[in-house]
Amino acid sequence: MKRTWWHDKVAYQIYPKSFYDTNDDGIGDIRGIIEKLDYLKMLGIDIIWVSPIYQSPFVDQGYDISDYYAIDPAFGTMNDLEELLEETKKRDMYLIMDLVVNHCSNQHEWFQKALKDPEGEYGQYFYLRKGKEGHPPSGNYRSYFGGSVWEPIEGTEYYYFHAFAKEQPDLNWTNPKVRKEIYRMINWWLEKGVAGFRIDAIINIKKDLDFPDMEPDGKDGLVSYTKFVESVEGVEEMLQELKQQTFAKYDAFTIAELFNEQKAVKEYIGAEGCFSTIFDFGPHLLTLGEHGWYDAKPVDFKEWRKTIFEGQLKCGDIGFEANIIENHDEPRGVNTYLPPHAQNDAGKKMLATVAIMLRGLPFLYQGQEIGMENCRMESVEEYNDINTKDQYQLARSMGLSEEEALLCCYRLSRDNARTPMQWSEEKNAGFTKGVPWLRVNPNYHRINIESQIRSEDSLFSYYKELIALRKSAKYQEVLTYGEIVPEALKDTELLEDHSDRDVIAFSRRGDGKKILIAANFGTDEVCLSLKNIQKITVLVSNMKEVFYQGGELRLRSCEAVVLEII
Ligand code: TEU
Ligand code: CA
Repeated sequence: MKRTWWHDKVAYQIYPKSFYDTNDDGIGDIRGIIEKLDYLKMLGIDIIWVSPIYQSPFVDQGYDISDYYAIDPAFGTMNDLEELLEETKKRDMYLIMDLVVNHCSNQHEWFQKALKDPEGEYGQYFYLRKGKEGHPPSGNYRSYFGGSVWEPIEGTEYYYFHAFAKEQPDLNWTNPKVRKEIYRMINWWLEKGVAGFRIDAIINIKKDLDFPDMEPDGKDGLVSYTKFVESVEGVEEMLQELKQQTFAKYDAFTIAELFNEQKAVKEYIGAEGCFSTIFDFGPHLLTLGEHGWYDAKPVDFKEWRKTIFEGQLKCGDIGFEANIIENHDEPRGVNTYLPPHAQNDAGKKMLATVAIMLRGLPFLYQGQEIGMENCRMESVEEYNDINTKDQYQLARSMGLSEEEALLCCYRLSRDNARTPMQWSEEKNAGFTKGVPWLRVNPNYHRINIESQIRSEDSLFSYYKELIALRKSAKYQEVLTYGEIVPEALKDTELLEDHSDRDVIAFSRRGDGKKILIAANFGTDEVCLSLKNIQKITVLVSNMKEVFYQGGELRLRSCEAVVLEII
């Protein structure tokens, strides 16, 4: 595997609106990020991804951009951004921006011009089609946020295409002028000094322009947009052009959000891939229902373990994926992946151990380091997220009661991850002195950064310790490049088969070392038999004492260990 600068780094996602507010308007801002850089540095973070801060009407929280060259005043100014860039560089940190180019906002000047003159130049910037006798054109797809992908343009026969909300028209990537505009914009930001991008929803840019009708999968006569995307081949060619025209020239770091990576990981990551890396969304996909939130089931531990290992092994020696337990589109990882008996401090540390010791780029989401939890809203009105409102309606239309539908939102709403960061025990968790734009989770008295920084036993201190181990002179090589071997699934050189237990165990091997990571997600204590009675050194443990004797490792419920096997 060809080595590169970001391989041994640790990354962190900031959702700026909820991070830290410095001017009391209830909205997090760029100056807030600048103020907290030292905090992130102390945790051991190198790469920071900031969710969109461009000018936007905020129909989808900034993922609807009306000017790619402007900072939205809610977040600050271009000067603030430049200062943020300088301050990150001073600290040997890297800033990456969100790149949202599958679609723009309906308020973007291109789209406004297209509306005025669908047959003119800007009509070609989007996918416009004439309807059929008062009905939408062919392509009976259900947009990600509900309803048809086709929206009529008033006063004309035309419809425009949107994979997400109707306020997010898709850009026509087959138009060379559009591609040129996008590449120009990307290079402008790279010239400014951003280290790269997290690339939004990029798999959607390739369409079958015949927009064939497909077999409906719902009562609405529509078919899930994902099925359309999956039927289209060859997006990689477009992505390679994108890379050559932009990122490659700057050795930029790129991380793509795509959900079909199961197909051919080598097309996407590694030296020849379209991107530096991609997120491993395998575990996330387990959380979703087949048709929507209303039919989602809790994550099964053994399925999760299998998915984690599949994700790890498919990368082979090609490159790294980024490992996450949550982001701004998902509920909190501790609520999703920990069984009820493990939703406590020990359990959270156990999950952290797995997340940080896997092979690949550890990618934290704000608040993960203190174990922030899902936040129950009182009514559907209190949710802000467009996707949540749609899923609530869908659940109701499937016959769920108000309470049941709310329960789906409580489990899966994207707002769970978007509540303000819990800095301290002060009012509004120290996030703002004004009125926070979204409810602060009332548990901030129990869960907040200030108190966790002070305590050596806290989850925050534990994350810090895990990250420091990854970066330590002695173990950096094996924990970065060492191969991963799933243990306890079948007899391996180190462990006997424990696959029937709720234990996840794997080793990292390389640099003449063997590191064993084991975590007990079950309710009962388990005894793992190490083969050939090995000698061990404890590197990290989430409990005060590790019980190991005569080749037997006793793991209590929620216990996790990182051991060197000598
Ligand atoms: O998400 C893309 C995406 O596929 C989402 O529909 C995702 O499946 C959904 O949030 C359910 O978890 C990206 C952004 O991360 C998201 O915040 C935006 O809303 C979306 O693109 C549109 O830009
Ligand atoms: Ca503010």
